[in-house]
Amino acid sequence: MTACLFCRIRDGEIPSTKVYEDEHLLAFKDIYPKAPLHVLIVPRKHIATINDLEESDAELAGRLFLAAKKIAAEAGYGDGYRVLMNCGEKGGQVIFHLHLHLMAGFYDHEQDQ
Ligand code: DGP
Repeated sequence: MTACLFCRIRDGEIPSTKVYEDEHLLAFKDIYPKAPLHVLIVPRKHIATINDLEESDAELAGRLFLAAKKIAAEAGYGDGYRVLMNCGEKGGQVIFHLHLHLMAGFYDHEQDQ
């Protein structure tokens, strides 16, 4: 049994609220949401951090962004959202399985005026 939390979610050993999956990646709701939509987009392949990406992962890394676009649009936030990826402990990463945060629904431009 793997110790990686997101591998265990991928394998169905730990429950999650999935919003998208395909042969390359899965996406599920963040357990501690920081926005009305807060989804984690995770490659099926275990890659710990951005620093562990290889040249051969370039297409997979790009797929994370394409999934963000699709999930945001399907959730009704296609006109604006935020994506973020933490790298390493000093970069705020807590779970060491690559994941792209997709957040939306919290930004009101009116408040910037
Ligand atoms: P990061 O700091 O970038 O490694 O973000 C990890 C995120 O993972 C954090 O926003 C909370 C989320 N998280 C932690 N444990 C679980 C869990 O068991 N299930 C889900 N769905 N999300 C989790």
